[in-house]
Amino acid sequence: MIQRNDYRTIIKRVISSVLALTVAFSLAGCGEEKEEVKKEAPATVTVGFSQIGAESDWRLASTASMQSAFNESTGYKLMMDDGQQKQENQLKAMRKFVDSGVDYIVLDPITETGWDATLQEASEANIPVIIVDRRVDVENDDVYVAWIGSDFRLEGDRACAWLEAYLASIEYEDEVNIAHIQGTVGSSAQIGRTEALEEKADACGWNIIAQEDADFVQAKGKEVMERMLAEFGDTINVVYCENDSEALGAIEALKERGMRPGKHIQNGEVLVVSFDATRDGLLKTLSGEITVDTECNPNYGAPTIRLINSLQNGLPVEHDNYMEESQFSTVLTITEVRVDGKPYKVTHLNRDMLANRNY
Ligand code: GZL
Repeated sequence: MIQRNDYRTIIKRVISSVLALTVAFSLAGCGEEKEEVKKEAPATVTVGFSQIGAESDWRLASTASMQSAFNESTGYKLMMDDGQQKQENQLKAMRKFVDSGVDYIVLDPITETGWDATLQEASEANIPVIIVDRRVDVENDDVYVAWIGSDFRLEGDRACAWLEAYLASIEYEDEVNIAHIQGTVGSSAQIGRTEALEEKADACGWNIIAQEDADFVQAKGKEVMERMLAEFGDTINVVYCENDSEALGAIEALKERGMRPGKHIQNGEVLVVSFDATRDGLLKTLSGEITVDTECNPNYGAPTIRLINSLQNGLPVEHDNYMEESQFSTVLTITEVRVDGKPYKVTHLNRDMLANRNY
């Protein structure tokens, strides 16, 4: 038999349950309302970029290319670190990016070795790494998702094939004595461009009478050229510089010594071979002080953002991605060069071509 007090207790419990349910549903509703109101803009994707430094016009152009690709308007936040030409700074920057949990890391590695452990850390933190420009030499290529850059050995082969074709076209039979001003030793650009010269020199009987690293820097290019001229003087009749900044420095040193950079080697002028095809390099090519300038394309910002956008959308990407590159000279008799039987066009430079050049 249920007593009166029991009825009262039951009614009170029913009312409190109904009240509790009402409050619960209304809170849930508010929560949903809050959810609907709280729709956020797509999150900005953060990219940590470890750049080598600012050693050359080429490097400044590659930095500008990344900055114009990755910015708020494209939905990205670029955190760039200037390695000041030191691998230890780049390694520190990589670890900082991993610790701060960026979404992607882009690395332009100053030299090819010494990256395994840091790339492994990024891989274990599930942060995809894209290598740009130069390459890394690692045990396991899976520690980075893709590479975008240049075929440096081909650049060197195109430059040396041009020199061989030019000397043949003027029926030059005398000694070829080469001053070889290298880029940062151990960098992919230096490795490829040096291997090409050493192989062609051996095949053609050219003499590399001097060889020294000038770190892709103009001032060092001048210092190294001065040292080589002090030792070998005007027996040097070809200067092979591994970038335009070094070539500009070498040309200063040649002219201060009263020697003439130009294309008439048979009249005692000095052939200057260079790489990058920057604006200043092409101006020197137009003036004839650089005989041939083989392009190294610094504009890897656009292909890098395309690749990261693909990754964002879960699309597959190529592991190795090569930049398109040209070769420039004002010598009209050579319209193409062949490397391993494959033809490569030589662009005859004119001033108009410089008008729209962004670097
Ligand atoms: C090549 C690049 C080189 C350039 C130099 O891709 O790494 O470094 O040729 C630059 O100008 O300093």
